[in-house]
Amino acid sequence: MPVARPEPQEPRVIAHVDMDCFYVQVEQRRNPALRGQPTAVVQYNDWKGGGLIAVSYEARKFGVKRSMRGDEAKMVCPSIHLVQVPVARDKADLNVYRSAGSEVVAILATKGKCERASIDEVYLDLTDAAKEMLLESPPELSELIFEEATKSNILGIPSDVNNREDSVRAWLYRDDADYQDKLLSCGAIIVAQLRIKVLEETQFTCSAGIAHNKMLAKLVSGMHKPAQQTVVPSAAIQDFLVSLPVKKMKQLGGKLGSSLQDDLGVKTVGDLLNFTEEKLQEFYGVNTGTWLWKIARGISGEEVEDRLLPKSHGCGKTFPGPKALKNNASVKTWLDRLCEELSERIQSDLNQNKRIAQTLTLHARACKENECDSIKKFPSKSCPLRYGTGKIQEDAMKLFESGLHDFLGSQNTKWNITSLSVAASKIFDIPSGTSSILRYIKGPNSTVSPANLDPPVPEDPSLGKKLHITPNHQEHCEPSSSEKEEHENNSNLSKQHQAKKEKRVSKKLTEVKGTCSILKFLSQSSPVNNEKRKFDALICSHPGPESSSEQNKAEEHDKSAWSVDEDKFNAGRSHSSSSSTWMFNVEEIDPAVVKELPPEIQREIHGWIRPPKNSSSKKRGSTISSYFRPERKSG
Ligand code: TTP
Ligand code: CA
Ligand code: CA
Repeated sequence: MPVARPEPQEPRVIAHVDMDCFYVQVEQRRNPALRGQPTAVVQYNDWKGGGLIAVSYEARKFGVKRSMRGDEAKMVCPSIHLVQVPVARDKADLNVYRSAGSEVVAILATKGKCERASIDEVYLDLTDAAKEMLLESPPELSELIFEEATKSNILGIPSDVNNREDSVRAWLYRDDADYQDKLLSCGAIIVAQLRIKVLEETQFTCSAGIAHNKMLAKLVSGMHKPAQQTVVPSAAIQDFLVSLPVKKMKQLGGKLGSSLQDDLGVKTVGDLLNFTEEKLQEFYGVNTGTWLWKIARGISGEEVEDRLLPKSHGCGKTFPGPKALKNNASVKTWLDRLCEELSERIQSDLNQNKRIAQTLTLHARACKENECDSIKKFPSKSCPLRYGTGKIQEDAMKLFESGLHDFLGSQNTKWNITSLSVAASKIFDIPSGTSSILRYIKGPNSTVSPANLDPPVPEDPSLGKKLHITPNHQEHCEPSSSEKEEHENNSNLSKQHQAKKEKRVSKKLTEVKGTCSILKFLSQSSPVNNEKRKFDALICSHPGPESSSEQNKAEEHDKSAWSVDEDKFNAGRSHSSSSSTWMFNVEEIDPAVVKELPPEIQREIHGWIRPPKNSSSKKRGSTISSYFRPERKSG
């Protein structure tokens, strides 16, 4: 459930930047003959010409939509150019798009805190840059930048087409503006400048929203597309929100939004204003009630995170219509491929960015024979992630079996899998200077965990279940893959931000402190590990994909190469819901694991995980302190 964050005292300037028809632009840069042409990128799938995953604005004019398949698009727009996504391991290979996204991020990150939100979008906190600009009067910027800023759409100012630019210019540069609006004007100029730079350096256009918080910036960034920006002055917030369907708000696309509609009759954000904070708290609890009350007024304290790399890695594949998987062997074949890719990506993230992923999650979409309309979802399953392709493959298959077991319940029925994806999340930075941990994880000469460090994984009881096979059809779809950073530019991005990150190490350490995750991680690679864990005890379940708006969006379209928002979705979900059973259960760790590690690693671990001052605190993970105290004394 969403929670209200404290609002900052000072006004902020936040931008949300989203690339226009991104995959199409990447393909148009690769093949300039496609520029200005109706073009769509289709996923790797020959069924009915493949599903469209990105559509150029020229093709949109003909009525071509992302929900179409190639054959249908050709009918609507015979001149359309269909470009197939690159393929690797029999599935879409999104590297070229990810690395193009990273090029853009590197430019956008030059003006302030930058959070990479998906393959083609970022949030920027431009407050400091805007304040600086306010101090220069007038700012020294080219005419081109002023011109671009003058093309902004400003919510709430009359949009008479004849003198639109005059009124925008008057709004942006008026002397009697209050401080907040002045900051926003500077924000609009900075974003115009960044967008021009992105175009000059990458040939890509993008659109942006500029507001005082992330929520509003995101809501308007797509309002005027392509290649435009939209500003939300404080005075325009109420009018803008009043008629906005609640489902459009981030975090209201799913169950909470449906409950607002069904239980309170709230259809638009304006309808929410009829409820007092107390009333909303009565229905949804103190935190969510307050959050709802605030968002109805355009108030959101959520901060822009300083993160240029993705929050999780995921890859997946849909199996629409006749391609549905109907038995364990075919699921295994595909899971092995997906896990191989995932493993490469997390290994490369480890090598280049010194980041470790802790959680492996499996999502699937399934239906039982003759029950394809059933709303029962295949539960997503997570477990601690073990590095090494073989281990990931093995664990993913067990997660699948466990999920299938829950999905089928006591029914002995045939099933269809229409989408599969695996994700690695809960990624954290290894503090600089901890090279011995890396060496240990990777082994002196190898790039992956040495196989002999692989502990046995106990059998999952659900393995014994007999599964029946039947031909069946279902045209269901689910987003599947997410971000990957394994290219040069990502590593450069990472280096650029290394200094900044180092400053934040102490903060990160606090996050590591109180969890046993790194120990768990090491325990899974340790040759001396008295392996006590039961794999199934480590599995966490989550309900099947919820219908958030982003999720819905993806589900409407049959997208195996979907890569954007599920990243967030996965990460968000596993962060919030999967931390329950294993993540903080310190008692389960065998102390021998740590004692047997090389001394320098023991020292590092003790450095990372300092005991809290108040060891009697009953907070999660507080037992780490008691666990470590004797070690610290003797070490
Ligand atoms: P979007 O930003 O949703 O869309 P877009 O950039 O193509 O178009 P717009 O100008 O409206 O923003 O997604 C970014 C890329 O992510 C998109 O180009 C292709 C990919 N994608 C999928 O593969 N499947 C999907 O279902 C979605 C939504 C996106
Ligand atoms: Ca986009
Ligand atoms: Ca996007």
